[in-house]
Amino acid sequence: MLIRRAPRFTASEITDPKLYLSRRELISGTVAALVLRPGQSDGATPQGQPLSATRNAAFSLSEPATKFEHATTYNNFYEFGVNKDDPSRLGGTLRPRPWTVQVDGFVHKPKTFDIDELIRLFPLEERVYSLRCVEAWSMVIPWIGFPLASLLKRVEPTGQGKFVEFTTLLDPSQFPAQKPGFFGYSSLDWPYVEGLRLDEATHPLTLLTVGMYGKVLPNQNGAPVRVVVPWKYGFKSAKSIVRIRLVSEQPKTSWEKAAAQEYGFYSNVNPAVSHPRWSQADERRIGEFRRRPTLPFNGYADQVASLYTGLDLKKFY
Ligand SMILES: Nc1nc2c(c(=O)[nH]1)N[C@H]1C(S)=C(S)[C@@H](COP(=O)(O)O)O[C@H]1N2
Ligand SMILES: [Mo]
Repeated sequence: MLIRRAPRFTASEITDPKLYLSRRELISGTVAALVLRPGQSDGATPQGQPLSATRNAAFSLSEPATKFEHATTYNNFYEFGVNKDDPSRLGGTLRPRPWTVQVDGFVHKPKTFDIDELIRLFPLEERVYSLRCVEAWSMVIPWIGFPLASLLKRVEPTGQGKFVEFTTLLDPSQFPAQKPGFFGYSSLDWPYVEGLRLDEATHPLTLLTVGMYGKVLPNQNGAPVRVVVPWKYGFKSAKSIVRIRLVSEQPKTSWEKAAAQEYGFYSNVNPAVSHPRWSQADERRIGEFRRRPTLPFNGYADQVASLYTGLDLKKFY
């Protein structure tokens, strides 16, 4: 217990995912029983259910995707604990149906959408994006979703909103780490809150995501709906969202509250700006052993660098 209390990043983060997975295999029987209980229908995810979408080649990397098994067992989702295998081990308590997403703030037509209504409202696209974690690993994932801009347009922003705030579900009965005293560890202020500038939120790359690998989003990856902002460090991509709010002030995010010197509001992937405790110059794709150089804006500079013209990216990290 005490071991888990002290460091924010535990030994698991430097454990090779290969070892990780083999360790997991030992318990996979148990996991299957807990997480993939067939016939679990009252409020349970249609996990693994196929979800069709049209591949948007213009927004897709040509690199091969990370193995599904890795992308669903090596996760950051602190509501389930700080270890990479906690979300896949414990994710079965999250009930992604029924689920609503409240879209409000500075909009003319605030509305609370049922998740299935939301999924039917906009054409689903598949986009292969890499997601670069602040801990210097990355994955390439075929996400399924639609531009967040489409949803925001629909609720008709008034013009007073300058930022978009995302809030994750707060429910200790579904998220074990939200219970006070969970293994003595509680570094984040729940619910998880993240934010983007309005122009970032409405950028065509910003994807409201409901699936991956041709299937409904697994619980551990943020079911039933999360955002994916591929030019920013992974923690900007909030999971299991219940509220999207247009606000006039820069939102106070959970990670900034926890450690503002380490996690800035912008958090654009930037090999030239080190994290206070490690370099951001290179990264490792999960499933590969070599390190590769990290690209500015995670390789999306052509599309997004113009959003930051004149902004000192060292100061506004
Ligand atoms: N609600 C919530 N969203 C979250 C997190 C979290 O702990 N809670 N972790 C973030 C981090 S640090 C990363 S790297 C990505 C990981 O997404 P993935 O597990 O689907 O790869 O989710 C982000 N979204
Ligand atoms: Mo991350």
